[in-house]
Amino acid sequence: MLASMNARLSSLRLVLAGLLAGAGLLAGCSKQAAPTASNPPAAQPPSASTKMKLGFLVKQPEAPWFQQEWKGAEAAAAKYGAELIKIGVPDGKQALSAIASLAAAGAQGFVICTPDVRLGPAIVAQAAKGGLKVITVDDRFVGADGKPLVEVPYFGLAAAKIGRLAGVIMYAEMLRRGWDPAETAACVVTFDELDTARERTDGIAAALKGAGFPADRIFTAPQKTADLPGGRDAANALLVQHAGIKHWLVAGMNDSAVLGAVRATEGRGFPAADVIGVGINGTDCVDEFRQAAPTGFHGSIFVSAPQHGFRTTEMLYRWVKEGVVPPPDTRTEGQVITRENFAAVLKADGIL
Ligand code: FCA
Repeated sequence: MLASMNARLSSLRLVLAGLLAGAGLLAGCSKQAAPTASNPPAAQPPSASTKMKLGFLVKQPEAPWFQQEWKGAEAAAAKYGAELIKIGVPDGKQALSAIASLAAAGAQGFVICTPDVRLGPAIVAQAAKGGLKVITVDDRFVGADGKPLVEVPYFGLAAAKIGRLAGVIMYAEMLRRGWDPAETAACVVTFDELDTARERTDGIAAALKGAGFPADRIFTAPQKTADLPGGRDAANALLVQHAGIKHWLVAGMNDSAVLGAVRATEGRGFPAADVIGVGINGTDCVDEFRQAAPTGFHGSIFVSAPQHGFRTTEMLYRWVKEGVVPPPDTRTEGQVITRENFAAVLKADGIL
């Protein structure tokens, strides 16, 4: 038993080595010669009225992920001398009216994480009306046929790969704790209406199955709202249906979903030692990792939200300024964080 666990752990290490990836963010700066009479001073940085105006619209402005994305966007705007207009758009009506006000303010484009991916065609039409360029970040627009709107440049997570990494990490931790798989089940909180969420949770389930976790004990719990209470309610409903499980693996599309599900396990009396939760984002679990005693939230797959904001804003700026059309589909990777290394990783990325 122990020998086969060790063999599994070492093969997992190999899989992990292939999946792990880091991300960096560099901003450049340039030096100018001192101005003279024959070399007049360079033009002053554009004043507020002549600066290029770019919008950055996000569906959940209160979530740390999106605040960090905005921070990265601000850094890009500052680097290029553009003015960033940040607007929270929690629903479709607010998204469409925000685009109209960007146009009225003379903005030339915007990056958006839409509150509803099916709004894509309406957002594209509204942007065209105002002569605005649009890039989608995190959540990709879908058309009336449910297929991605590939004509709009998209910048998001390598969702399936990141999901698989979360699954591998949970499984490795289960082996490390020596749990009997026969007494263990997985609770995967799903949000299938969002492609990036479905790809992540499919990746989690695929990695668990691929590692040898029994497929008939991977349970999915659809969340109605994409937030912590949504994850908690979904997991609560599932836990009630599956009494008799001793240990739980807990996963979902992001940190909030998993935090909610971990809260549900606590509510049903599972001690932290019997729960292995692994989130995605790495930005929304800082308070959890800072708690004095470990909880069932074991780790997360960290992705650089500031980089998402910086790079999309940079792409938009260059599109407007130089006509450089952004690549149609850019994906970013993730890295594992736990209570042990989260502070160093987030510090290196400028988040902490
Ligand atoms: C979606 C999720 C966010 C974050 C982002 C990359 O928008 O809702 O939490 O994971 O993708």
